[in-house]
Amino acid sequence: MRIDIITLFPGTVDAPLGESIVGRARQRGVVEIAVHNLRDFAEGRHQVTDEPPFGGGGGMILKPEPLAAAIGAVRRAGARVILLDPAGRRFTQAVAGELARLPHVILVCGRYEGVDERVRQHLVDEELSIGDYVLSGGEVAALVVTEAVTRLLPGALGDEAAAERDSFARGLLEHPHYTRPEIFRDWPVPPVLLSGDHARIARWRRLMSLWRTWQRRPDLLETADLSPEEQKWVDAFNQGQAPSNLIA
Ligand code: 9D3
Repeated sequence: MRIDIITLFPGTVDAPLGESIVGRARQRGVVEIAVHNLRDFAEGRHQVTDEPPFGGGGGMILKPEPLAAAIGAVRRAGARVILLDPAGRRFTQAVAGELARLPHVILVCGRYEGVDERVRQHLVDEELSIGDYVLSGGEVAALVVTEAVTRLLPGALGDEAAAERDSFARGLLEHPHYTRPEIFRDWPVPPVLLSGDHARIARWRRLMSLWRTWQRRPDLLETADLSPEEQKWVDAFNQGQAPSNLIA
C-alpha cells in the first residue's frame, strides 16, 4: 500500500512516521509513505498557498491551484483522495479497515480556515474527521489515519500484537494487565494471574474485559457477540452483581 501526505508543515509528520511500528513497516516495505510540501507546488516568486476568503471575513483559505497540482502529481490509478477536515465523516477502526484494503490513499491536510470549496467538490473523494475537538490543521489527523491503517497491513505487526488485535476485534475493552513485581507498594497482583492455571486465567480475563466494558463503554455491549456464559455475566452485572461474585 502507498500513502501520500500533502501538507504545508511536513516537519510535523516526518518524525513520527519514522518511529516504532510505522517506521518499521516502512523499512520492511509493508507500506510506502511519502510526505509532500504543498508549498513546492505553488507557483511564483512567493509560492503563495493561501489567500483571504472572497466575500470577506477572517482567516485564510488554501488556494486551489497548489492543491490541484500536488494531488495531480502524486495520484496513481485507484487512489482515494481524502481531505482531513473537521466537517468530515468520523474516522473509526472500521474506516481504517476500509482504507487498509486500498492500494493508494492520498491524505490532504487542511490548514487555516479550510480549503477552497472547488477542491472539496472536484478533487477530493471523501472527507474524514478524527473527532469533535479543534486542531490547528489536518496533520495530526493524517498521522492518526496513517498509523491506524498501517497497523492493519499484513506484516506490520509481530505475532504477539496480532493476537491483541483479536480481542479488540471482538468489540470489547481489554482486561487489566499486570507485570512484575508481584507486590508494588502494598498493591498485589490478582492471585489468579500467578496460579499457572491457564484456563482459569483466560476465564478471569474474559470476565474482566466484560466488566470493564459494562462499566465504561456499555454501548459496545450492544454489538459485541457474546458466548452464553458471557451473556450470563452481563445479566448478572445488570442485576447489581460484581465480578468477584461470578467466578471461583
Ligand atoms: C477557526 C475555524 N474553525 C471554526 C470552528 C473551523 C476549523 C477549521 C479548521 C477548525 C479546525 C480546523 C483545523 N482542523 C483540521 O483541519 C482537522 C480536524 C480537527 O480540527 N478536528 C478533528 N479532526 C480533524 S481532521 C482535520
